[in-house]
Amino acid sequence: MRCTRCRGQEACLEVRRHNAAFCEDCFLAFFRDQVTRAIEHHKMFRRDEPVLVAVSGGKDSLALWDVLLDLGYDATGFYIGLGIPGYSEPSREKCEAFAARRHARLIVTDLEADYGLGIAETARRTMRTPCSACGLSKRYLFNKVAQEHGFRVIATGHNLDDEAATLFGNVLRWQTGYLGRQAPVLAEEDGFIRKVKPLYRLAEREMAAYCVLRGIDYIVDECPMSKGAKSLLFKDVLNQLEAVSPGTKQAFLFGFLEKVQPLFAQHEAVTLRPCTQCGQPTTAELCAFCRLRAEVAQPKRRRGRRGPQRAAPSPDGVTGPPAPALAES
Ligand code: Q46
Ligand code: ZN
Repeated sequence: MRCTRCRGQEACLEVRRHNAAFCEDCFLAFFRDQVTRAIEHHKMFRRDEPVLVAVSGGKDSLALWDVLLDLGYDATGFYIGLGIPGYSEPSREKCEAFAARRHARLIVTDLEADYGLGIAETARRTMRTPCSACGLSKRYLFNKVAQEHGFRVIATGHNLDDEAATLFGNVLRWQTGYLGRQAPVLAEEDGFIRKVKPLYRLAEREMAAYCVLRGIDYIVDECPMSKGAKSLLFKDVLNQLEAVSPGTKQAFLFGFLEKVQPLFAQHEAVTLRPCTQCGQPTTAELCAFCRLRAEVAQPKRRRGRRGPQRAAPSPDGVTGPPAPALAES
C-alpha cells in the first residue's frame, strides 16, 4: 500500500480512523501536525512559554517530551519516583537516559525519599488502593513542583485511548463532576496551574510507532499496580468497537468534548483555600496530600477481609464504586 500523504513511498502504518496509511516520514509529520493542532486549537501554551512535561519513562510521556522538543518548545521533564519496587528504578533510568540524549532538563522528585510516601508502603498503611494514593500524590506534586520551579503549565501524556476509556468509565457511573473537568485543557485557577494534554488526538499504537521510529527507549512493562484496573477493561471494550467500526473512539471523545463537556463544566463550583499545612489549594482545611501523610504516620489500621475499602479516582480519573463526585485537591 502506498502512503496516502506523499503517494510515493510504501506505507508502514495504517491509521484507519483517518482512512489513511503513512510512510515513516509522513507518519512523523502527521504525528507532529496532530500535536500542533491540539496545542494551537486549545491555546495550551505559547511558543515562548516554558512547559513542564510529566514523564514516567513510558511511551506516551517520552513521545510527548520528544515531539515538544522537536517542535521547538521549551520543555522540561518532571519525573516522580513512586517507590514501586522493580518498576520505579528502571522507569527513572529511561527518563534520565532520554534527558541526557536530548540534552534536556529533567526535574526529579521521589515520593519515598522526599516525603516518606512510597506508593507500595502507603497503600499497605492506609485504606487506599495504590492507584488512589498514586493519583492523589501525582496531582499534588505536579502543581507544587511546577510552581516551585516557576512553570505555569504542565503537560501530561494522556492519549486518545486513555481519554476515551476515562470518558467511558465516567459515563457508565455518570460522574458529572469528573465529566465537567475532562478536557484537553484545565485552565489555571486559584492556585492551580494549567494542565494540558497535547496527545489527546493520537492513539496508543501511534505512540509506540512514534517511539520506534524516533529510537526512543521506553519502559515497555506496565506498572505492576495497574493489574485489574477498570481502565484496562474499558480500553479493551473500546478496542473491540474500534476494530469493527474505525473512528468510534475518536467520535465518542471528540463529540463529548464539543457537545457535552461544556454543559457539565458550567455546573461545577467549588471554593478553594490554601492548605493550612502546605499552602496548596484545597477545599478543606488540610489538603488531601497532607491528610494522606498524616494517615501514613499513624499506626497501621486494621483492614477488613476484603482488602482496601476506599475506592478513589485512578490518575486517569476513572473511578470504582463508591467514589466522590469531585476529585479532592
Ligand atoms: S503508576 Fe500509579 Fe498508574 Fe501505577 S500505581 Fe496506579 S496510578 S498504575 S498511571
Ligand atoms: Zn497540604
